[in-house]
Amino acid sequence: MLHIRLFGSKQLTLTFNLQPLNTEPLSGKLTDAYITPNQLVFNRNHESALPASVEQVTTSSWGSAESWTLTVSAYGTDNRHTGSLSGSPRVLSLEQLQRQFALSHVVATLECAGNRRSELADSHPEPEGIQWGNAVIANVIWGGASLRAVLLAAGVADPFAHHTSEQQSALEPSEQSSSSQAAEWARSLHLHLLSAQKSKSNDAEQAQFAASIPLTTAMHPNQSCLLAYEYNHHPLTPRHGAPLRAVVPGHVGARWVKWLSALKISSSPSDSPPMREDYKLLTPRTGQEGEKEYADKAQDGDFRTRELDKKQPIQRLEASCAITQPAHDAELLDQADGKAAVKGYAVGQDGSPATNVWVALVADPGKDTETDGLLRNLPDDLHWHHASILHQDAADPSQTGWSWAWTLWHVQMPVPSDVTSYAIIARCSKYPQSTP
Ligand SMILES: Nc1nc2c(c(=O)[nH]1)N[C@H]1C(S)=C(S)[C@@H](COP(=O)(O)O)O[C@H]1N2
Ligand SMILES: [Mo]
Repeated sequence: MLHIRLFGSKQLTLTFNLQPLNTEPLSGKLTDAYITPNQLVFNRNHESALPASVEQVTTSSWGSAESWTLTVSAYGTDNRHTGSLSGSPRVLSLEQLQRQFALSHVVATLECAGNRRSELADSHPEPEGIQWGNAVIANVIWGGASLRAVLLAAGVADPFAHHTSEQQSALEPSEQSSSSQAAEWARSLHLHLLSAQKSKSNDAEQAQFAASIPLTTAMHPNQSCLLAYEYNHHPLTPRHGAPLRAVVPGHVGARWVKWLSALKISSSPSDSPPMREDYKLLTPRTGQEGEKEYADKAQDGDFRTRELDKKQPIQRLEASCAITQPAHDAELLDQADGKAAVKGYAVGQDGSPATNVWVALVADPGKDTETDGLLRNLPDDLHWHHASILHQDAADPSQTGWSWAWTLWHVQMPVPSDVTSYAIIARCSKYPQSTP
């Protein structure tokens, strides 16, 4: 919901790791274009049994397009709903997938759940993991086969069949309504997305990098999940998951499984390391103990496992916005006319873009102010400026009426001439009528 930027303390860091390949573009560059050019799309690779070296993710050593297959199966489900999939899995070649299913497009924001992790260290002990800035995000035109269509063709019953097609196009693609508006039988089922990439786990059950999403999400008529083989109208490259990757709009990047080789319907969610361990913020319950002591204790062992198991895997992105200009630590605003250009992106939620963004300037916040402290003590007379939305998804409103794209925003902020240091705060909402 909120992004705050303080000046005077930290350098903007550009992350670049070769093994595994993890890269982040400069955030100022990122918001120059509404559709992120392919070469500015970040790279995020988990450690694998085979570390994903640049070489591997460039040549896709997990398989070539010619020999690629996607296996669709069901495990422990009722064959009234999943057809013969539990007895005899369907196997589709990439060529079949491309020939038998129409090429569908969706403009959707791919965001790593670790985006902006480094900002947490302003007010807390440094969180585990790569210290990402605010640019592990990309707004891309994805192209591929509709996941809903592929599952229906494989013999899975339509959980939304009891709605007319007119009613279907009005169904809200949120987690809650996806479930409550689906047929009862579908509500307890999950779709596992399995990669051909080996995971780091020794457990044979968890041999592949995997994730799961509710079946009602995967098959929702307005969720636009894809089995993608194109990005920005170019063939997907191996490093972004070719021959095939999952596109799960509105969900954290970790569920967008790359080198996707199998889909499995099951009555339980995936217990893979990316679901069980990753992107969970371990923090003490307030007032319980110091953050530092807790963080030390949660390093490893049974305590860590127990604390991780208490948290549900993160699935959906929440509405949020980030400032990309001025950069962190910028010396001076360009204030020729007493105004400064402030810009950034905003991510919506559940198919509703964040179209309301406000920006405020806190003058002379004090030298040692950290984010949480500043937010707790916001001046009463703070003036919020409504930002202009520069770009918003104009794609397919006729098709679904829902958008999974980011918005870019911009505001000319008046800066009082006597201000020597400042903090800028941005906040956003997906509700058209809301106020800061
Ligand atoms: N097989 C596989 N799929 C994966 C990952 C991975 O390490 N291996 N990383 C996930 C995470 S955490 C993110 S944020 C996105 C990043 O996609 P990109 O590298 O195309 O930017 O891919 C997801 N899919
Ligand atoms: Mo991620």
